[in-house]
Amino acid sequence: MKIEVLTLFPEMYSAMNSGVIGRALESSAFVLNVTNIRDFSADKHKKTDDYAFGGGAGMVMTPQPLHDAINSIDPEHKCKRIYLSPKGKVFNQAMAVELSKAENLMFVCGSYEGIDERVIQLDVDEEISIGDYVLTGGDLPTMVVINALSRYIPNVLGNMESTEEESFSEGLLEYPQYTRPFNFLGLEVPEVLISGDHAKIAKWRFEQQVEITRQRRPDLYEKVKEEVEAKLAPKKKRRR
Ligand code: 4FM
Repeated sequence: MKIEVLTLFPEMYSAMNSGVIGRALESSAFVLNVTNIRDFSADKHKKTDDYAFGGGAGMVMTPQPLHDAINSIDPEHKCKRIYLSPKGKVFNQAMAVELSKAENLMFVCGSYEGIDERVIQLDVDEEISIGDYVLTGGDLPTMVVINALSRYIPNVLGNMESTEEESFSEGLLEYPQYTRPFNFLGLEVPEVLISGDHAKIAKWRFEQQVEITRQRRPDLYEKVKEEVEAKLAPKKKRRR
């Protein structure tokens, strides 16, 4: 996958050179190309913002640098062009999976009070929000979305099983994890996990997922309630 990012703060993306994403970028499982929108300003002072028509506090990003950057980087419109803002469709795991299937993506990052609406109208395919809070720009949301979708690109996580069986893929929150030591500051690992009985472990983990989801995220639980309760119904011991 090739990802284009248009931003006024390209240095922020150096944060993505370490960790899982960094390793994926090295192995060229995907390519990240970051462009400074300012490089496309036709203004003699390289200005990228101006006062809002109608007045009000704060500056608005002017359309020229954004429109020219978008269309010179993606002249044939091969990219799905995404604008991150609180007005977008709220991002979720299903959207991460869908985006991970694209060959070319472009993230357009706004700063200041907003971008000129005509850029969204002319040049953007999809508007996405990462949640109901207001940040100072689209860069952190862009990194959040890239991070989430990268886990579905083969070779990024290394192990696609762990993405499949995980929270949200099944509509439930994850079960608690434990590693050594068995006793940490007097807190012991649940005995079932060292029983060696894999069916019993799977059952315990599923019950934990259900209970945690029911308590913490009743909204999620309602969606999977039917399915979960059918699966939890006491099973008759198989006759042999
Ligand atoms: C976006 C500020 C564009 C200025 C923002 C501009 C956000 C969110 C967000 C702030 N984006 N989900 N929440 N953006 O707060 O996606 Cl020009």
